[in-house]
Amino acid sequence: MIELYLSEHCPYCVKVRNVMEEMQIPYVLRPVIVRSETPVALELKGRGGKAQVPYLVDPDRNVEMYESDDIIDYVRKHSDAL
Ligand SMILES: N[C@@H](CCC(=O)N[C@@H](CS)C(=O)NCC(=O)O)C(=O)O
Repeated sequence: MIELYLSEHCPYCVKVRNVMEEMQIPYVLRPVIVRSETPVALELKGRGGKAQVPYLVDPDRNVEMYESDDIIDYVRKHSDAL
């Protein structure tokens, strides 16, 4: 199942979340407080190298990415198999 690192008040995250909801794609939410030292924020930086949300992890395809537009394109492209 897809994992998404998202922050509550981030407009780029809202855009991604809306598409996930519209398409009814299940995902694991990893809530991040950007610029914090919380375990999830540190995990995100350790994974992708940047403290930036949104961030997608697709463990089934070994794919990880930043950028809301790229995440939305990815989700639309693979929606049948997510
Ligand atoms: N171009 C990126 C922009 C993402 C972005 O700027 N996210 C903000 C939160 S809304 C962020 O993580 N900023 C990092 C920081 O503030 O240090 C996208 O579309 O995903």
